[in-house]
Amino acid sequence: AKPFENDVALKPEVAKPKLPPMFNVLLLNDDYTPMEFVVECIERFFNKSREQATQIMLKVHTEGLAVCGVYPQDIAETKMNQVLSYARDQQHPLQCVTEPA
Ligand code: NFA
Repeated sequence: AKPFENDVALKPEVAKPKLPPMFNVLLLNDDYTPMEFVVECIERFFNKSREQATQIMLKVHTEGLAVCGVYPQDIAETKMNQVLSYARDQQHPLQCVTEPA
C-alpha cells in the first residue's frame, strides 16, 4: 500500500467562543403606573443611573415601549419576573416582556 493513502485530512477543530442568544427586556406603557415607580424599577432591576432610567421611562411613555436591557434568556426572564412581581406587589399594572434581540 502506498504510504499515507488511508490518511484523512481532518479539519483542525478550533475552539469557537460561542455567545449565548440575547433577549431584549421591554417595558410597556400604561395610563396608571406612576413615572417615579417606573424610573425606580429601571434603576433597580436594570442597573441604570437615574438619568438613564428617566430617559428610558420617557421613551416608554411617549413611544409605547422601550428596551431596558439585553441579556441571555434566563437572565432576561428573571429580570422580567422581578419587575412584574414588584409592580404587582405595589398594585401597579406595569407590564414587562422579553423578545429575541
Ligand atoms: N404613562 C404613565 C403615566 O403617565 C407613565 C408610565 C411610563 C407608565 C412608562 C408605564 C411605563 N403615569
